[in-house]
Parts: sequence; structure tokens; C-alpha cells
Amino acid sequence: MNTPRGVDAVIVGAGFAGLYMLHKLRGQGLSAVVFEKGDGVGGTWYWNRYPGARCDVESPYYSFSFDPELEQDWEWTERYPAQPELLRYLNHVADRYDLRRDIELDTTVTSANYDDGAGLWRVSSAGPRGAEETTARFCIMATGCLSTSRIPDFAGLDTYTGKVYHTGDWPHEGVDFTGKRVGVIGTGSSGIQSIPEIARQAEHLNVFQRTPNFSVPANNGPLDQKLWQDVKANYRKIREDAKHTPTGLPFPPGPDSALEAPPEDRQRVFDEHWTLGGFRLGQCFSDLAISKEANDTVAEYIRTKIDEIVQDPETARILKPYDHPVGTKRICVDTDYYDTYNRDNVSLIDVRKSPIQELTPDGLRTADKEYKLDAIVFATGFDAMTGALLGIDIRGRDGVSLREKWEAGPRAYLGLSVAGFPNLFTVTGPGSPSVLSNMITSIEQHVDWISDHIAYLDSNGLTSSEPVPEAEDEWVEHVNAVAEMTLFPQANSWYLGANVPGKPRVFMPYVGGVGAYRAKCDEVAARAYEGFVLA
Ligand code: NA7
Repeated sequence: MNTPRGVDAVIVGAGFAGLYMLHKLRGQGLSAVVFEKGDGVGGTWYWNRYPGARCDVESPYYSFSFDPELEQDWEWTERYPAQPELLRYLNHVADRYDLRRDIELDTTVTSANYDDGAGLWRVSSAGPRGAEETTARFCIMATGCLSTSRIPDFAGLDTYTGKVYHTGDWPHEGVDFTGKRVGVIGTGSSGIQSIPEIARQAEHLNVFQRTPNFSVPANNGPLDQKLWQDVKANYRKIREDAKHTPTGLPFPPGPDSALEAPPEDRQRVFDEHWTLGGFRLGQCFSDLAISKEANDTVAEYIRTKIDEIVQDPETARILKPYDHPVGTKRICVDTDYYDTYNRDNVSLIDVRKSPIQELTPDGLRTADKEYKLDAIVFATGFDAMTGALLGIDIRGRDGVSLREKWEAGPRAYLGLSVAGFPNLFTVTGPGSPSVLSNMITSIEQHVDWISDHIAYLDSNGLTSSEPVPEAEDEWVEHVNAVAEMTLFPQANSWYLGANVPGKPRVFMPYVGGVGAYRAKCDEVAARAYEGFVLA
């Protein structure tokens, strides 16, 4: 181990959050280093290279707003940006702001220990130069919400002799499925985006579905140039509007109640949003997220669409979601998803009815049948929101580990900071809107707040910041109380850890909306960081 190097801040992760955090802190005259596990920048968009990988937020709104010149210079090509374009954008950002000189790639952070006596974080990492320790006044986790991919612990996994892929850790050189018998396990966003693409190549595709999800067509295509020029001309107002809506997108939810609307008006609004494309269908009335009865109207609308698109009635039946309200799991945004089941080379297998029992050397066996497969694609998701944080041995005051502290579920003040862990900050951590919002709006808000907070500490001669446990408790209670007012807890979703066996069931993201959340964070700052002990 070399002599520790010292910086003002260690940042973990070089996705959208880590890149902007570095840029911001540098601008304040601080020294910082970013550790990144991948051998390139980009985070989510570095790892998720599966066929069809595409953001479900439209490109004009899924970008940094901190530099008006950047937003004017960059040209998006499609309505919804595909993974390669997003990765190009993030690489452009890294170059444009000369960020690479402070980013260490191929470097995994293994532990972060708070040294109480020195008032410093000691961060251990393993990279091309071997094991290293870095000391820092601040430790900022920009580790992402969906960055720890998960392959379920199927019996026989290690006996399977075919190719195994996970959508969240896709080979850089791509995969050619031509002539192959392929199985996809999982029908969340990643499955739903990749299935139509894989079906076009494979000799035969078996889709193993445990739970059907609601999916709405993206209606993707080349970015409408008239719209793009309008956005560019009005970017400042659009960005400002986005900061105050529930979703962090510049569109407020529909003002009317679905239940009170006459049926023909409701149908018209649903039709308009289906044609428009994307998940705005889930927000086109004011009561869809809070009233089950209202939500049933949009759920039935989507189920009817599935019946219209899918020719085989039994396949259509299996594809129709039944166990959760629309939007309580993120609505999938697809291209040709349901229509893919009209192809002769695609079969849908209901593994709720006939569970996967084991992987075999040649494929996979369900309770009913064995399937011979040359390749299995796990579109089985992530240990979301806490997986990457708890993957690092983080220890705060008195050596207490974050794993112990979060044993019964994550607890953080504003999703930003954790009692007992001074000067540790999480960008879009549990308890903030994060995955329920446009991530870029939320990331920028967090990074701005954290850097303002650090500037406040420095200009007041303060060295340490940590939430008081009561403020943290109150916030956690509030996060839960707001979630309970909505339909969200009715779904067995990764929002509450339901996809990972043994993970505590706690609703992790803040449902109160980006606008309300920002107002709360601003108020805390305006009150000299109320709820924090500053020393
Ligand atoms: P998701 O949304 O977590 O989807 C994972 C899928 O994998 C889902 O259909 C799961 O079914 C299925 N799954 C997980 N474990 C199993 C087992 N053991 N057997 C069968 N099926 C299983 O992950 P994605 O990557 O698609 O999307 C993550 C987010 O990225 C998405 O929400 C967007 O925000 C972008 P289940 O529903 O658990 O029955």
C-alpha cells in the first residue's frame, strides 16, 4: 500500500452524478478524485449495452442543464436517446470539462472508513496500480441507483454450458444471436427493450415471464427538429419548469380526475397519450397515482391494447398485468414489444404458473418442460438503490458500518446524508426522489446542494456535517407516510426491495415529488442547514 494521498473529496462513480460532482467541486477550488469501476465513464450508460437499450426520458430533457452552451452545442438524433448516443454525450462532457485527469478508471472502492480523530475519510481502492488509500474531507457516493446487477441464484446455474449474459453487464463487442436458441428471463424495462431486438436475430426466442408489466409504445424516431429548435430557444424556462414538477420533467400531471371525466373524454385522453408515446400516459390524470379506481381505468385501457395487438388470445392473456396498479412499477417504454409475440419464432412462458426449477447443462427446466438454449439473457434487474452503497464497507463514527445501520432498511436525512457518517453524501440516495424522477434533474439538484453545503462549511470555518438522528427519523417517517398515501406500496417492486430475497422491505424513493423535495432541501439550507450538526 502506498502512502495515502490527500484530496478534499473522493467521489465514487463516473456516471452523470460523479462527472457533474467533480466539475462542480473543481469550480469551487477543491481537489477531488473520482474512482470508477468501469474502464470508461458513463455509469448506467457504460454498463447497459444490451440490444435496444434506450432511455425512457426524451433526449431534450435527459441532459445536463448546468451549462447553456453545452445544451446548445450538443445535437440529439432521436426522440429517446439510445445507449451509444448517451455514452457519447457523457464522454463529450468528460472531455469538454477536462474531467478525465481526476478520474481513475478500472478502480473499485472497497472500503471507506471515517477517521474520527483526523476528521477524514480513509478510502481504500483497488485499481491498475494495486491497492491504494486516499484521505478526503468529504466522501461522495455517486454510485447510481441501478448499478449492482443481479442474477438470481437458480439451482444448476454453474452447470449450464451455454452463454450467459446480464443486460446490466453486457459485452462491449456486442452479441450476435443469429441462428441461436435464446432464453430471456425477466420482463422489466430491460427485458421489454431487448426482447424485440433479440427476436429479430434469434432462431427462436423463449421469454420466461414471472410478472407481466405495463408497457407503452415509445413512438421513437428521429428527433423532431421543430420541437428541438423550440426547446433550444426556450431551454432556460423548460429547465426551470422541470425543477418544480413532481417528476423533474417539464410537464405537470394532467389536472383532471380520471374518475370524474366522462368515459368518452377519458378514452380520448388515453388515446392521445398512447399515440404520443412514453410514460406520460401514467400521469395524464391527477388521480391515477392515488386512487385505485382511477388507476383501474388506465390499467384496463392498456390491457385492451394488448388484446388488440397480440393475435394469440392465450399469449395476450399472459401478457396482461394483473397484480399492480399502473405506474407503481416504472411503466416500460417500448418499441414493438407486444407485437413481437406475433412472430413465429417467439414463445412466452409463464413461469409464475410453471416456475423455473433449475438450469441444466443444455438450458433450463421449468415445472412443465425442459428448454434447450444456446444463450440465456438475464434481464433480472438490480439490487437497486442500496446495492452499490452496501457493496462498499462504509464505516462511520465509532467504526459503525452502514450495513449494520441499514440492516432493517436504508435511513438517511433527505436521502443525502446519514447520521453517524459525517461528511458522507449520497447523490440520489434512498429517501430522495431519484428513480421516480428524471434522474438528471435530481442529480443536478443533489450535486448543487452538496457543493453549496460544502462551500457553506468552508466559508464558516466548519469542518464536519452530519444529520441529527431525530431529523433523520422524521424524514424517514415522512418518506414512508407519503408513500402510504399513494398506490406505490401495492406493488412488489424493487422500489421496496421486493426483488431481492431477504432484502428488508422499505419503500426507498421519495414519492413527494421533485418540486416539493427541492423546496424542502432549499428550506433546510436557508435555515443554516437545519437538522444537521455542523462543527
Ligand atoms: P426490473 O424492472 O427489476 O425487472 C427484472 C425482471 O426480472 C422482472 O420481470 C422480474 O420479475 C424478473 N425476475 C427477477 N428475478 C426473477 C426470477 N428469479 N425468476 C424469474 N424472473 C425474475 O429490472 P430491469 O433491468 O428490467 O429494469 C430496471 C429499471 O431500469 C427500470 O425500472 C427502469 O427504471 C430502468 P418479477 O417482476 O420480480 O416477478
